[in-house]
Amino acid sequence: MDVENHEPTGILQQQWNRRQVIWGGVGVTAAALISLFAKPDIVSLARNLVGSPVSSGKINLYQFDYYYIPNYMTWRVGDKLEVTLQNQSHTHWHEWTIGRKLNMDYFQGFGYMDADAWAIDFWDGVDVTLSDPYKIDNFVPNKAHVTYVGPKGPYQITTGGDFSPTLQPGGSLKLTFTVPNKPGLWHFGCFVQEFIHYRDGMQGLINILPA
Ligand SMILES: [Cu+2]
Repeated sequence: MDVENHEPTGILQQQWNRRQVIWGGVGVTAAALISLFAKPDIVSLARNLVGSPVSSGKINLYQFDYYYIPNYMTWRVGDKLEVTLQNQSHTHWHEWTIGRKLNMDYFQGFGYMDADAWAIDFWDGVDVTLSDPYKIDNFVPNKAHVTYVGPKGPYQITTGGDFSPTLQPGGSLKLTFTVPNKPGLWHFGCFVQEFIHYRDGMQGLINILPA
């Protein structure tokens, strides 16, 4: 497990302890699984979930204020996935970034916080197809190889920061890709509103198994 590479872990552990695991693979009611995990730190959390089922095919990833369902997924290198990102909030814009190592260099607002953006962007060099855009606020492709199905108009493509689709309230977007050869533990999160969403718990884990 690659969690030792993640730094710092203090705030992350706190939030996982508070929020526990919400597992969307078998529906929203899977929040009942919370009771399985009394007080895991992030390392034991990952170990506990190594045996969780591998997501394949279509995955729905829901954004709420301020959490994701599911907030844990297991993928396998080489599998083709179709992730439909859906912002369930009626009021808030939310994004989806995946990476490793929070970069603390630039954050200044709202006092010190050990989160800014990922030092390593999961989507770097990954082929991904975007389709069915609905109420997209902006999209940062960063270093992904992006294919757009249909008009590019809805995306408001911008630069700067990690690969990140940001959805308006009620928005949705489909991302189709083959899981790249980047096994190990990855973090995902929403850094909208000066990273307050992330700090409030809008984060999750993806465990990528080797092929
Ligand atoms: Cu958000």
